[in-house]
Parts: sequence; C-alpha cells; structure tokens
Amino acid sequence: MASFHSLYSQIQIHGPYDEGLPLRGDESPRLIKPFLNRWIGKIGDPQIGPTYLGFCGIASLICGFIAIEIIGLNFWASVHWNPVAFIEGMAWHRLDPPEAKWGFTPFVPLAEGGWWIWAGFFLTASILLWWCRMYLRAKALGMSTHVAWAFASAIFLYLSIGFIRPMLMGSWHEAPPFGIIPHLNWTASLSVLYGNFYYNPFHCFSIAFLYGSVLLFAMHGGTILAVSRFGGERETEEIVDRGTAAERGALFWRWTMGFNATFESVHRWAYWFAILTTFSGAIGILLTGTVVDNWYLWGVKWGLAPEYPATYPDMTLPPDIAEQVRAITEAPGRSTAMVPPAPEATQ
Ligand code: 07D
Repeated sequence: MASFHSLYSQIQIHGPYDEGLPLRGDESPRLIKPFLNRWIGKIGDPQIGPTYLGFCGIASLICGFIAIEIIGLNFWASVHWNPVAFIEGMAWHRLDPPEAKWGFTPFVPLAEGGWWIWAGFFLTASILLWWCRMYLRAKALGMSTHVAWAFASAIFLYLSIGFIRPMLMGSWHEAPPFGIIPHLNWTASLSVLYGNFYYNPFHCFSIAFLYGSVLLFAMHGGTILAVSRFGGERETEEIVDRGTAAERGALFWRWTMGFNATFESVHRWAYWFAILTTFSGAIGILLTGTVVDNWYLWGVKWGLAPEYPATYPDMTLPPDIAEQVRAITEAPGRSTAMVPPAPEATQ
C-alpha cells in the first residue's frame, strides 16, 4: 500500500531521471544535469534539476543580486568595513529611505536615501521579473496561472507598503527601511503613529485570513497524511474514485463538524484565504494616513474602541489631535470625559 514518503518514512524513489517535457523550439536550454540527493529526498523529491532560467529568470537573479549587494554593502559601510561587526550586527543593520524633507522625488543623494531607492528599484524589478517567470513557465506547461496570481496579491502588498502608499503620502520617509530589526521597528512606529493598527479593520481581516490559512493548511495537511496509508496522497485518483482514502477524509470532517470541503474545494479555500491575507493587508495599508489618520479614533467613532476617561485632566493635546478628539467625542450620545478644554477656555 502506498504511503507518504517523508522525514518519517524510509522509502525514496531511485529510478531513471525525469527530464520533463521536451523543449519547445523557442525555449532556452534547461540547466543542471539531473542528480539525486538523499537528504533533499527526506523533505521532497530527491531529484535536483534540470532547471529552466530563460530571460526572466536570469534578469530576475541579476536584479536581486544587485539589490542584495546595495543593501549588504551599505550595512558593511555603516560599520566602517569591519567584517566582525558586519556579521555581529546583521540583525540590527539598516538602510533607511530618504528623510521626509525629500518628499517623493526620485533624485535623492545616494548617502541620504538614494541607495535605498536604488535597492528598492532593483528588488522590485527582481520580484516582478520572477512573477513573469512564474506566469510564463505555467503557460509553457499548459497549466493555469493560479500561482502567479496568488503571488501577485503578495506583490500588491509589498508595493503598497514600499511604493504606492509613500507615493500617496508624498514622502519616501513613510516606507520601511531595509534591515531585520529596523523593519520590525517600522511596523511598531507606523502602528503607533497612525493610532494603533489593532483598530484597522483591514489589519483585522488580514489577520483573520492569515490565521484561517494556517488552520486550513493544518486541517488539509493533517487529513491527507492521515489517509496516506490508504493512498490518499494520490489525490487525483482519489477525487474521482469513491472508496477508501478520500471518502474517509471527507467522512472524518463530516462526522466531527458536520460539513466537509470536497477534495477540490479545500484547495480553493486555501488559495483564497492566502490571497485575501495580503490583499486585505494592502487595502489596510493604503487607507492608513491617506483616508484615516488615527485608527483608534476611527474605532471610537464606530463603537469599536472604548473611550478612555481623561487620566491627566490638565493635559493639553496638540491642536490638530484635540480637534479630532472633539469632533468624535462631541458627537451626539458620546461621553465628553476625555475632551480637553478648548484653547480659548484655557486662557
Ligand atoms: C509583507 C508582502 C509580500 C512579500 C513579498 C516578498 C522577497 C525576498 C529577499 C532581499 C507578509 C518580497 C520579498 C522576494 C527578498 C532578499 C534577500 C507579506 C508581505 C512579495 N499583526 N502589521 C500585518 C499581525 C501588529 C503592522 C499582516 C498579527 C501590531 C503593519 C498580518 C499581530 C503592530 C503592517 C499581520 C499583529 C502591527 C502589519 C501582514 C498580533 C505593530 C503591515 C500580512 C497577533 C507591530 C501588514 C494591514 C502578510 C498589513 C501587517 C499580522 C500586530 C503593525 C496579517 C498576527 C499592532 C505596519 N500584520 N501589527 O502576509 O498588511 O505579510 O497591514 O499582534 O503593513 Mg500586524
């Protein structure tokens, strides 16, 4: 009986190499003579290669290499070319976007954020070329282009964070820096500056789809592994056959929760949850600072967030924030507990 070949099983395929479909006349040759690797076989197919590069693949790798070089050399220069400090500080190094004074102009001196723009340019070119590669390779194999469109949703979020939103806000300074901890700090500051991302409903949707994707993945992966002793990982045959594995998998869910996705529809569930994670995230990012200045006050306005009583009654808020607070809290039926006195009244 077939079973899943993985870290937990002893069986690996050892047979003639699979060269794949013959090349079409207009295609670049495939690279890497196929070979088998036992360790790789423990996490997937033991065969490495052949791989296809073509124009998009080569151009994408070159652009990605240039982006990583720009980022890495800036990191290294920031520690005066000290190799030990470069490695030690890897998680803390940063390459920042231009200061707010530069607005959204592309002409920024290299040392003042210009390198960040160039790195972003080449990284974006690399990602977009990789997208083209995915699309074209899927077409060449006679497949539909689902993977490319799911990737497009992630690219939409990436572009919204790093390019579209800064453009709408008129400042590169809104974009995140390159760097591991610095980009995490950016998420924290953006959240605080715009009134706490927890009250951004599209951040909520994105989290729901993210967690939902994780749940679906665990349910589906678990189900398939659980029926692999009946050959369940051979999904195509199982979908059309009635009987052992697929039927048991479906019955398991119908018995435990009364409903089961089909062996086809579970993949649609997973696909759309993944796409909607990044798509709703992008909408949430694009609304931040453009349509909504402060997600907490937005939450108070729509009854999502509580109004807190004034802890420091004498505190004077900056005039623009005080104005927003007043507009929201003085709406009919709202408490005025935290409204600061109007500027005239304090004099
Ligand atoms: C970022 C884009 C696609 C990526 C691509 C890849 C390469 C590699 C390699 C150079 C992931 C390009 C790169 C090919 C190049 C080399 C070597 C996808 C991305 C194309 N949040 N939050 C989200 C949670 C909080 C904040 C999303 C949870 C705080 C900000 C997600 C919590 C604060 C932003 C999510 C939490 C805050 C987000 C991301 C809990 C402060 C965003 C979805 C439990 C820390 C982003 C609308 C995703 C967003 C985002 C989850 C808390 C800030 C759902 C679970 C309150 C500023 N948060 N978050 O798929 O979409 O990302 O917001 O507390 O911008 Mg959040």
